[in-house]
Amino acid sequence: KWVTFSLGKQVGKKLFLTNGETMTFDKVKALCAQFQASVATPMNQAENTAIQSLVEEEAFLGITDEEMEGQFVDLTGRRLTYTNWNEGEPNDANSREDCVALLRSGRWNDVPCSYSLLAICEF
Ligand code: GN1
Ligand code: CA
Ligand code: CA
Repeated sequence: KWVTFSLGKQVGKKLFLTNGETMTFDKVKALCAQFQASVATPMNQAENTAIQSLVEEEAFLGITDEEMEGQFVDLTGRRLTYTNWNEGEPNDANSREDCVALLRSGRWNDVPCSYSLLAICEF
């Protein structure tokens, strides 16, 4: 039996697409911008599940608290209306976690932006 995985998932009007590569948050932003897309940002449970279906390890979400510590916003600067933090997160471990990883479980964890995680864009 073949194990298959998918590189894209449509939910409503959004399409989430990954190139299967891992990279730092800045590089994910640049990659998505190249396609007039943005970094995957789940607005609800259905979108979170769609992104999760593309993730084998961890992927960056388009969410940071780089501007103001503890104040997580999307890449347009808007406060979040949907979150799915893992227990104990966000914890800004070592005072240097300003980016957000979607874990295999679908839960979120704040991590260093310099980490190398799966790139997923939304169109
Ligand atoms: C990880 O490895 P550790 O325990 O210092 C994680 C943190 C989590 C923490 C939860 C880079 O930190 O973001 O909050 O586990 N670090 C990374 O226990 O993923
Ligand atoms: Ca932080
Ligand atoms: Ca954390």
